[in-house]
Amino acid sequence: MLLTNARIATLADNDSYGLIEDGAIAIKDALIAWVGARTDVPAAYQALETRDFGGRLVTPALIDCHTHVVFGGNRAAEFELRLNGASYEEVAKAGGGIVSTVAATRDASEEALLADALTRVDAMIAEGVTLIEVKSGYGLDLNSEPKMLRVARAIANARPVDVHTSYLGAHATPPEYQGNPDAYIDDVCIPALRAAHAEGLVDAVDGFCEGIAFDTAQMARVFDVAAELGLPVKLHAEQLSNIGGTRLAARHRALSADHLEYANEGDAESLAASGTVAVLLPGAFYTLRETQVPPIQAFRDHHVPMALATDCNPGSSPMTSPLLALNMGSTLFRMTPLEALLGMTAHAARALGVEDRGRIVPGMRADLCVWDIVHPAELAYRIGFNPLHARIFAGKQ
Ligand code: DI6
Ligand code: FE
Repeated sequence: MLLTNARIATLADNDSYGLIEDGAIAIKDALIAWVGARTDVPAAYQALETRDFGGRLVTPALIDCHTHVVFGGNRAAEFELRLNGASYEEVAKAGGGIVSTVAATRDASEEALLADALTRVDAMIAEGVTLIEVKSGYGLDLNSEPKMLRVARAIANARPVDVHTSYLGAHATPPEYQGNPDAYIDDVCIPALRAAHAEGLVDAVDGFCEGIAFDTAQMARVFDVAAELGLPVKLHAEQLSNIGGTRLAARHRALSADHLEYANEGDAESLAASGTVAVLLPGAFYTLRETQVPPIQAFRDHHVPMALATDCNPGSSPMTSPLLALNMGSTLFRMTPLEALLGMTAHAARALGVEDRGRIVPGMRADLCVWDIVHPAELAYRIGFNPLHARIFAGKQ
């Protein structure tokens, strides 16, 4: 296929959109074979079936590199209770909070979880996503953690989208281990990781390193098992407080450290040294009405690549819009529109350890979005507007 009459934001490097006016892209075997000005298309590609994009803007397809799209139930009732003035205790008594999602996820069949997740995935696909990371972490027992990851894998069979899985057994201590997180790590989290890995369900290992979740020593034990299994790691770090998760992630050469509102300059330095991506999640910042902004300037100063994601989850970020994440990254975190777009393309790919997509350069996967807009900054600028004209996944529209 030869795409012509397009304005192309190649994102070939990190310093500019790499705009090509009146450009063309040759696609062969699901890969980008050539990109450049329409007048320069090499003879070898001139015979390809041509598609005229009417001067529209083409970018790499979007990548949502941090989601919890698989879960049972939802927390709208709890949201309403809170806004009617219910206290934390009252919400907990009414069965709210993360334990309610764990209960609903354990109760649900794989078919029901998949059907529910697809409603969210479809919203993301409709805004140009071709690769989604999906975490476990609402099962928290030996059967339900692998079950969640099986559902995550099934998404990629049900829809034209790629899925990367992260094992998040260290998300919360389930009710039956309340007050004994170490026993949970030993008896459930690590054995379930080994079982899920043996079933081929795990692409990376994640954890929630936080005062209300797991400390660095507990996470280090999980990461040691990940290393033994040859799995890369990532970590929810410094979301609500600074307890050293970012440095732990850097010590383990993590693909990414995520959230990072409470990270500091030294944390940015350690991420730079380990080549770890900072994944920023403005949907959770917004939902929790957080006021501490992640140290964007320190990440810039130390050349830490920044990614952006929805963090789609029923508690702290019930958001299925990657375009809104772009807008929030710019409006709430002051990322430039170019940084935001890199954050949902090239840098999101890197946060997943994927090197074959996220930029429009020869040899990369032909995962592209065609937008009804003139300038790429419009993607971050607009609110609640979806200008997607076409989505190309592995060379197919
Ligand atoms: N960080 C969060 O904000 C969510 N999980 C996490 O690791 C909260 C998850 C939930 O409330 O369901
Ligand atoms: Fe998360």
